[in-house]
Amino acid sequence: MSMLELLQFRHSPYNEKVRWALDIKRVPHRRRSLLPGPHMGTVKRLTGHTITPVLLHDGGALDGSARIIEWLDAHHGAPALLPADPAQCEEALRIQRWFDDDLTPRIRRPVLDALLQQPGYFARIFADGAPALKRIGYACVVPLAAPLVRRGNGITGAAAIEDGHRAATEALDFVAARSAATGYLCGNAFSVADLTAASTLAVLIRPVDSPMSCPQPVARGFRALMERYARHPGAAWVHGIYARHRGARRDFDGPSEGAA
Ligand SMILES: N[C@@H](CCC(=O)N[C@@H](CS)C(=O)NCC(=O)O)C(=O)O
Repeated sequence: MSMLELLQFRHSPYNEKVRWALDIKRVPHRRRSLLPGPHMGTVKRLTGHTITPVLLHDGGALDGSARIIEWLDAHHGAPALLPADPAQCEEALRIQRWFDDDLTPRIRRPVLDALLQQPGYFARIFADGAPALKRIGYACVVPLAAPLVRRGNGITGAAAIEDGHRAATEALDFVAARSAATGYLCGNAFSVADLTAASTLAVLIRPVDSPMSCPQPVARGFRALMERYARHPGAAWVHGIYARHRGARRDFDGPSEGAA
């Protein structure tokens, strides 16, 4: 069996979710970081769509983070991300679906909007780790790609941004309340529910010493967005889950032994 390959965006909730699943299971794989915009040709050739993450395996190319995680759980066992108990598994999948289909697309709108207002920083955050020339070239392309990124993500105006803030508060309230009893969102163990919620909220909370921490110094407009949620009790849950379960301090390109 040839080595798995993950095609990813550096800064993205769905990509972080799948990276985390690969890391926590210590699945050997290669990573290729793509840049939003120029990624389209590459990804479309492989899947027929343009969404990332994409996992390449012997049998083909998989997209859709939930499908990828289901495949990983079936092919690369422990630790299982889907709870063994059927009722808990259904509940964890329900939480995943709620984030994937509703909360996450709304939350990423104010995040991308703040980043697009600082094209240099947008380029840094997505091209982090790429050679300097590629980063500089990409910074020049970002203003041209911005309308496409806005359209593709439903950033249609002030109402869409406000709605994103409502979704962020809803998600943070939910994780704070749901984790109060056991520290976890579903039952008393880490599952795909925690993985999904924390990966989404990491785009706002940016846990330090994690693959979602920001390149420093953080651009001003983006820092203001992060500060808006920093003291929410849900933010403490995100930091705690990252500290206990993320198991990687940075992203990498190349073959991996799993967690850093
Ligand atoms: N439902 C998909 C959503 C994936 C998604 O929206 N990916 C975004 C990055 S956060 C993307 O690749 N957008 C670029 C595009 O659609 O061309 C999943 O769970 O993987």
